[in-house]
Amino acid sequence: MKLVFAIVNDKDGNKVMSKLNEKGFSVTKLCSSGGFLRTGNTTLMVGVDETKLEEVLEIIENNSKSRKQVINTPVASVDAANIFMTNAIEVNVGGATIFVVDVEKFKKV
Ligand code: 2BA
Repeated sequence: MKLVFAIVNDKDGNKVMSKLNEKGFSVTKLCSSGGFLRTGNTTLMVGVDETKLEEVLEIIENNSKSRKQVINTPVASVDAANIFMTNAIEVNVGGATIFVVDVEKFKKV
């Protein structure tokens, strides 16, 4: 068995989860945030038999869009006038960042 962690944009989270559920995969949704942008994203956990792994990855890939996001980073401040200057940086975020790990034991009690 494998455990898939998929970090997707908040805007795609529900759609990816619905598509996985439609195909019979169980999903756990975690609210997470990225360390770089410090904004919310969605982490989906999917426990899946190895034979179905590719199907899960395909569903995630087909339903996660890549987006451009702009962040403003402070570059200087003029204290007396209380003016802050910022620099806009554009980054590409997603579609999805995916980790697949081996599951040693899976049990429901
Ligand atoms: P964030 O850390 O908020 O990163 C958002 C986007 O900012 C990244 O998109 C990437 O394009 C850019 N970025 C991240 N760190 C950067 C840096 N040090 N310098 C310049 N640009 C940087 P994605 O690569 O698509 O990642 C989306 C989210 O997936 C990340 O949000 C983070 O929550 C997660 N993620 C990505 N790689 C990861 C990893 N190796 N381990 C854990 N989480 C990861």
